[in-house]
Amino acid sequence: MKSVKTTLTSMVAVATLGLSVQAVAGPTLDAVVKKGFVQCGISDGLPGFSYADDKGQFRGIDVDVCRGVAAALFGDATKVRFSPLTAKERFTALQSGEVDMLSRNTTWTSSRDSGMGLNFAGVNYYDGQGFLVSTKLGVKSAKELDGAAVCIQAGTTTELNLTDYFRANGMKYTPITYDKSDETVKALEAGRCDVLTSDQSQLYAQRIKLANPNDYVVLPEVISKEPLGPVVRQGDDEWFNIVRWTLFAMVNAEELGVTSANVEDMAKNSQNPDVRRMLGAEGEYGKDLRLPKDWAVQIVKQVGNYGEMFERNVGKNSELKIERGLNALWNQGGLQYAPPIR
Ligand SMILES: N[C@@H](CCC(=O)N[C@@H](CS)C(=O)NCC(=O)O)C(=O)O
Repeated sequence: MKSVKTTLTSMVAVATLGLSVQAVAGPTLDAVVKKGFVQCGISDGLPGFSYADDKGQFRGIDVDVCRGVAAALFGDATKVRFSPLTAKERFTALQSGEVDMLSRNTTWTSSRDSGMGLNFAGVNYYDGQGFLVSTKLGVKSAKELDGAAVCIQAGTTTELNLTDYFRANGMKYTPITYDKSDETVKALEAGRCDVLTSDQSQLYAQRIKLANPNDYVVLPEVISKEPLGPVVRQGDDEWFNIVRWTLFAMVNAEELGVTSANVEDMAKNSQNPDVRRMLGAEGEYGKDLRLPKDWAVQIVKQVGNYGEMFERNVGKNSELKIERGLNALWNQGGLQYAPPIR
């Protein structure tokens, strides 16, 4: 337990520095509240992550993170507007303030997290880079790709990983670079390249866009770590916390068995202290984040817990049928882990 003296000393320090919880307030939250919606940068067409369905509604796990932030803030997951961005455009759009957050299958790397003035708020999908080839090529492993023409998207981590992998394995390749993912898919189909490389989840997403998906296979090698997550501008901790804890609330909800179907009942009747704290029945955890008391209830009710979001968009209830793998919860053999709400 903290002694009275230590507590007093830190209170004096806070008072001397003129600090209070409000003093860390940043401009983004105020601006978002004023305009009444979150402007979110997403990909311009990646099934499972962000894409417009046949009714023109954006869907996917990246889209859902933005909707979760809107639900936490406004109690309304529809209070978000989407800006589809290419890989090349995405960071400038965030840095310039054109979007409030970026949720666009973006890999967390040291250079992006520091030198580019950005902050990654968490990981909504653990990925890794892979290769998609035509079965006609008769290749079973990426080690057999010496001399290949490789389709790739500009402005991605994919480019450097590819160079590293071929160099490390003493192989040569010809890069064929496009700005948009659809262009790389069309180029593969037209035979302009032998292989398409990108994050493995995206290969599955791109594969279903092909006229004959069964004529193409994803090779077994995963050549990099691609932790994908939402990004905000550096220097606004308050907004950073809101985005980060939206994601954490979804992961914690899954771990605690709170789902979109039972969240309202749990908010009223659960006796589990962790659930009560998360759902606002005990404590002021929403207020600390400058969010309403029922922030986590709204996220789970309107968007779902992490597992629901995963299965609906990329997992067993989607066309992609991706296994949980690394994206299972930490206590189920995966890496998804959220610090507690307390
Ligand atoms: N995760 C990597 C790759 C991200 C990336 O942009 N991948 C492309 C290749 S699939 C993409 O998302 N394209 C979708 C689009 O342009 O809409 C990164 O952050 O650089």
